[in-house]
Amino acid sequence: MFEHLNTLPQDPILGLMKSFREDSRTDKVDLGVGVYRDEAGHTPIMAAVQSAQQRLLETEATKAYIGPAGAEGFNHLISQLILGAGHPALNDQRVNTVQTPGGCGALRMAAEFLRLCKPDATVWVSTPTWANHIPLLGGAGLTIREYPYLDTATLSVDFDAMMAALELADAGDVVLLHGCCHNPSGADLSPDQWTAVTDLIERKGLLPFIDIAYQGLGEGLDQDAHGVRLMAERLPEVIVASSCSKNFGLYRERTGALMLIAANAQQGRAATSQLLSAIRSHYSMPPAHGAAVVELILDTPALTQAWHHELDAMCRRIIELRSAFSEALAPAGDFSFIERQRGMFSFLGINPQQVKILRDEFGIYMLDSSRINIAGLSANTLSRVAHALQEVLGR
Ligand code: PLP
Ligand code: TYF
Repeated sequence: MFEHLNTLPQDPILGLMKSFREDSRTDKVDLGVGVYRDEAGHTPIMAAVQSAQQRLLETEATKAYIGPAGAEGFNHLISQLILGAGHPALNDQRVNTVQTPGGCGALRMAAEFLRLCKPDATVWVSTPTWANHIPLLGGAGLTIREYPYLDTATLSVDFDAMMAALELADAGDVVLLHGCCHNPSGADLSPDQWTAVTDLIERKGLLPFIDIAYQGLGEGLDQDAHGVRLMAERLPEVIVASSCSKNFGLYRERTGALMLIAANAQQGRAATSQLLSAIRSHYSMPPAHGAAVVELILDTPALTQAWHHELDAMCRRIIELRSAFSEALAPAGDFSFIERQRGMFSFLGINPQQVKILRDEFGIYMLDSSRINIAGLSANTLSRVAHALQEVLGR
């Protein structure tokens, strides 16, 4: 059976992690995979997560199954975190949320659900988008089309081109949007642009599908959810895939949520029953631990406060690194876009040969697209990276 199989290349992002690990240079810098790092280059377990885990260890009474929707308490609290307590969609019982294995699980189950709703559904994704969006959505059988998003000359949102492309979408088409901290570009929609996209989606009868994997790491928990909250208030149906990997640092615990916002409570119940049936035929039920940690944090005021405090410090560190790095790069050119962008990622806008030189000669690792993880920089490495880039650009 297996003799006809070819060996496939590995995920380029995870492959880069492996090459970095195998590099013996002590001054190497990892700007590849999107995990938050502190000033020492570590990805620590957040203090609130440590405390919650400790408490769970002492109080957890069973490991019995939790069911396909996961933990009810988590689903309720994560909906409030994303939409804000008292959001009209919550008050009107239009929101149904299920716990998923990470943001990836949410994206894939949303795709399976969309295929049940409309077997020939088309999903419009931004160019560029996170590389995993294509296999996660396309693998479920959805047709993928692209809308231009980034002006590659200025590395800012090409909003006119985006809107012109979405004018070509048909009623019932799905539009995938990044809720905040666009991966890979860091270029986000402004509040006015969110309003304009909401108007277009409403007028054309499209379905917004928002991937929010970095809430709290762009500008703050509330600011980063602006687009989701606006669309959930103004539009009859919205799908939201969210992740606790980054903002709770729970990466390997695979903790995320999929929110279906329906026109009314009755349609929401029917939609959720379909989603739960799809979940049952894929993985039956999600892993419990990460969501139990998040639920305990969001349900315990002292832990919520500690978590807010630490998340805020992570967010500020990224913003400060953005300013310092664009300043350090000033002699090499205009990199002010890095300061204007948000979240973990920005493109440097250099070509793959230049990326390779930085890796081979300087031990500085980034994706071939020149996407860097800003959080991988530190006060120590920042000027070394800036000088290396200046040298490579000057060749
Ligand atoms: N969506 C985007 C844009 C991401 O960058 C990520 C990755 O971390 C995810 C979703 C999914 O994250 P996870 O499955 O690790 O929760
Ligand atoms: O884009 C990134 O670096 C993160 C992490 O298969 C990631 O989103 C990368 C690859 C992958 C899953 C997560």
